[in-house]
Amino acid sequence: MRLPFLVATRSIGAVHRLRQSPLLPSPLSALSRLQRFAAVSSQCKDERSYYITTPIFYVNASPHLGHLYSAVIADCFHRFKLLQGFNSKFATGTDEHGLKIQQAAEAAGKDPLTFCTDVSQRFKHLFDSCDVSYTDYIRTPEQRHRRAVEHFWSVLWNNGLICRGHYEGWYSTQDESFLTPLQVGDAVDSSGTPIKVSLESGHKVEWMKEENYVFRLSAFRSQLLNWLRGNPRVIQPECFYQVVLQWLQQDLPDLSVSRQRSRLQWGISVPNDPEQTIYVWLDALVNYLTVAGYPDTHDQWWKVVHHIVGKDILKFHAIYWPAFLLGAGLPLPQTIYVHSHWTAEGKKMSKSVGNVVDPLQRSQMFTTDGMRYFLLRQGVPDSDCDYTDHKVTKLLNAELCDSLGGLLNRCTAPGLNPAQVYPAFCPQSFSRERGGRTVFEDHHMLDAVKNLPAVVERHYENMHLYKALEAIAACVRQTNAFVQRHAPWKLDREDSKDKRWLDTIIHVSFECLRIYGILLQPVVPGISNKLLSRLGVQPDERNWAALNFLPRHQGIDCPLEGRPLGSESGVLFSRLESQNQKPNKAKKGLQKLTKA
Ligand code: ME8
Repeated sequence: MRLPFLVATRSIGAVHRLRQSPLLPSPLSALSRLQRFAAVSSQCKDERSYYITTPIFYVNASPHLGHLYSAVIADCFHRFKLLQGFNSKFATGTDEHGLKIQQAAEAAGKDPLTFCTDVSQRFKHLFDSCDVSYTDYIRTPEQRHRRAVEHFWSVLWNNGLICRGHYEGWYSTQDESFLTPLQVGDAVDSSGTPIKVSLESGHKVEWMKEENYVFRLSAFRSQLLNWLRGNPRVIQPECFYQVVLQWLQQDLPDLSVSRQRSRLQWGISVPNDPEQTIYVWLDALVNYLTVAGYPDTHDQWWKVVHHIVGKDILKFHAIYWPAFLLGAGLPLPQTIYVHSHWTAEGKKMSKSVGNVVDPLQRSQMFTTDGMRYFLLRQGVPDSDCDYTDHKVTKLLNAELCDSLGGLLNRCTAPGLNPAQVYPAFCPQSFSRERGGRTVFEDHHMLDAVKNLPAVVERHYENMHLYKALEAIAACVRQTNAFVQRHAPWKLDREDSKDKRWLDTIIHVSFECLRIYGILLQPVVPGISNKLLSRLGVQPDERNWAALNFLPRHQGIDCPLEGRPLGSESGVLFSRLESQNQKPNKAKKGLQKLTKA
């Protein structure tokens, strides 16, 4: 069996002669100098700036549910940081170079740029429709990106970390990835022909033999290990951190970072060598720097960058990317948040199986906020989650329609709140002392809601978005139970004591709803806006600093007391019809999902 053969040889080209200048440091002395620089710069982090990224998505096919999931996670982080008063930057976009895209454009009979522009627009349209509030949408063919990639390459070259070599081994075009023999297995294709596949992705691999440029990845193994050991929370959740540590226990081969131009024309040429095209992953990863303003003005943002990635691209982000950055003397990412995958009807989503969930169609069916809520409430980063329309309907009806919507509806109903105001709180009524009407469970609920912002903040920070939503949903249930327990509709509005207690019940419920509305903004911005507007909460009263729950209970004035409610009294979230009862729009979607 032939073994992959990757050899870094000294180039005899003009560029290499330039690098041989005695004035330039040797690769290893450059490394230790750069390592020191990286360590120093990561200490001076700007606490009030925040920069979050999604992967940039391949444009070989239309977006699917998984792409929307990554974007919505990042959007949630971005909105959360804005509410906390951070200056936040949020980048997403499309990865448009490389063999896979070149082949897809050829198959579509289009020139690559026209092909890419069309699909990139579809991603953008999806994100715009789903309230993904990116501040920068990057496309790799842009001039600013080309400039950043060329500069980045030149820095690595000048630091002696790239040299000419050749690669002989496996390559997966679908993953745009080089593989060792241990990462490759046997399979058969749809026509029964034996093929080799990547054990990790299942995608077909081909043997390739090429002259190209090689990055000295092997030189970074111990630095990467030190970085990870010194920053145990840099890759989250922890299970993925452990995976990367394990990878680094094994040999770290050098990495080919270019392809022959004759094979790959759709990409950025290696500076000073028009016969070679820069490897698409090196090109793509630099997008994060491009958006930060590299190579001119990236400092502010680069010190505070956090990446969201799917588990499929962990190696590229947790090994290649930090090694490139160390090589270029740049600080390493603050956090790499990794999430697992969505399957559909128990299977990996794929065009050939016909089970790809169209996120745009689903967000029209279940509403944008509904889809966002479902993905973040149900998506667990450490393990794969299965998507079905039925699960979406069930969850949204229970939590957004019945529980949250029902609570708002009850407390704002003219029967209970004829004046349509944020009613007054009566401390004497809300007490377990004489004359008071509360029971133990009421105070238990108060404590839970009072602590909720801190709980949610911790979960948001740790990417446990589902836990944050679970905690909010649990509190909403407690507030509903509070209203149910005291049945304000049975109280006599003509009796002054009863009236004070009735208003107090509504005031407390409104305060709970106000807290839920503020906390839910990063996840369901539309619903939160509706909820807070209905309660009469002004836009400048919706940030993290406004999360002071029930101030009247602590003897502090409540600015909302006595304020008229917002006039928009529509339903917060309309009930979705069950898929099993009636053949409706949702049912059609389900049939499409299961089509072979
Ligand atoms: O890998 N479930 O692009 P890509 C959840 N261009 N998330 C999923 C998913 C699923 N089933 N499928 C995809 C690339 N994703 C490169 C990235 S970055 C410098 C270059 C999400 O279009 C997830 O975030 O294949 C995954 O990592 C990403 O889409 C891969 O998108």
